[in-house]
Amino acid sequence: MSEPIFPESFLWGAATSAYQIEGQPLADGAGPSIWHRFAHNPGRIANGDSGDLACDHYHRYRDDIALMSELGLGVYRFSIAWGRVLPEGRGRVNQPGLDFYRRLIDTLLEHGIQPMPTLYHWDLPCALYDRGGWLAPDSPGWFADYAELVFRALDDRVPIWITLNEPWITAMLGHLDGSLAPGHRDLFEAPQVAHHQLLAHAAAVAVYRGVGRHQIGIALNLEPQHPATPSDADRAAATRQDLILNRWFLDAVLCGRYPDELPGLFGPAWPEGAELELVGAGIQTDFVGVNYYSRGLVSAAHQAPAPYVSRVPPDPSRVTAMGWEIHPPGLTEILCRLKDDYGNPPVYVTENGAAFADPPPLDGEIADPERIDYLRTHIRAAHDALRAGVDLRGYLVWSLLDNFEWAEGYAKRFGIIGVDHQTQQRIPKQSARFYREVIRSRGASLVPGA
Ligand code: IFM
Repeated sequence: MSEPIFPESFLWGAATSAYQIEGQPLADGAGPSIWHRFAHNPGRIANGDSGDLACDHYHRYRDDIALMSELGLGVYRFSIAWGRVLPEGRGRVNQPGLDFYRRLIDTLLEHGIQPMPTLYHWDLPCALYDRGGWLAPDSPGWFADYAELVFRALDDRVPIWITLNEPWITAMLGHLDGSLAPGHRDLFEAPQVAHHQLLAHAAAVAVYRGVGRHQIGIALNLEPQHPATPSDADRAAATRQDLILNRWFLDAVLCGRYPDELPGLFGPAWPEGAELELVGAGIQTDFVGVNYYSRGLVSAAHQAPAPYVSRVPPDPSRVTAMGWEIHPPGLTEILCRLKDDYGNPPVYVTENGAAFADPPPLDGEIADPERIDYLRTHIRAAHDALRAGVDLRGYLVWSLLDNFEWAEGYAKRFGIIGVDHQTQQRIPKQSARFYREVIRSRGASLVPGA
């Protein structure tokens, strides 16, 4: 067997989010979220699915943590449902909701697994949506108040916090493309929602500096944008997509400002005064969480109307069940870019994984060689970045369990542990066994010939 290739301090984990796995979204006094409302709006979700039961993790979390422990996970990323803690989004605290997360965290700690909670993974309380949601100028303050409450309750047992998951997605798919909650299609809303989320992150970090003692960061969906051909037009298109997909949030979070070219892309939809407000917010982060799945291949001929992002359809022989191109070097590239262009901040790969059409279980196990190949090549790509000097601290698979994949419902399976959503039975996949061995050997099992 080869020598370990990842440092002992490297954190290995898996990630999930509240609405995607917990189920019982209204249990014990919780307030409804925009995802609860959206999923119950006919026609929004494939097969009419919803998160009503999901993986029933709300009741089965102890068994799920036992599975994490068998895998050898060092860290578990989950999200806190804002409306479980504050049913109206602000004001009255729902103690049973807070107690659920305290029990979850304590059980993780009993198993030697570090909790990495995300404060917001898309499930905004309806009560706040009805007051304007992320469009409301008060929204950063609502978030900071919620964050403070949770920090005060749980920071004594939480070493790593994440403020927001993928604010780009909320802005662009929730408010411009309309495929995700709240399902709006309005060019003027998208940059406003993004801006308020960035101010919310800044406000929560500022609060954390006063009441918290550990690390706090943000999880961004990032992907390199490559020109489909070397032509000037395709290169310009790729640069534009990179600005919208990557630099928008990276420059904001790591440099405290918006790229100069960004307001021009949105034209009159750009919120007036946003640049100065962002500088004034003194935004900071202790680390960046990188959620990486694919790259974008961009051609001027395939451009959608500004500022929307569109891609050249990938080679169908190299895609996951989501239709996303499998491109492991893109992970190395985006991680190295953080080092080269942004001063090498601490980084975690907070999500990486793939949906495939898994076969039915055979002898109690699901054979998923495509997922194993995806994970193997991407973990190697993460290692390439580490070797190149990136300050990479950990890697987390998306996802621990087959779960509610938003508008796709349960049809798209990302788990390394299968879930039969009729019986709630957890079914091991071979990728879980593969990942356990990677963790146990600290990557030695990835070395060719090992
Ligand atoms: O399931 C999502 C997750 O909630 C956010 N990042 C991407 C995953 C796969 O689409």
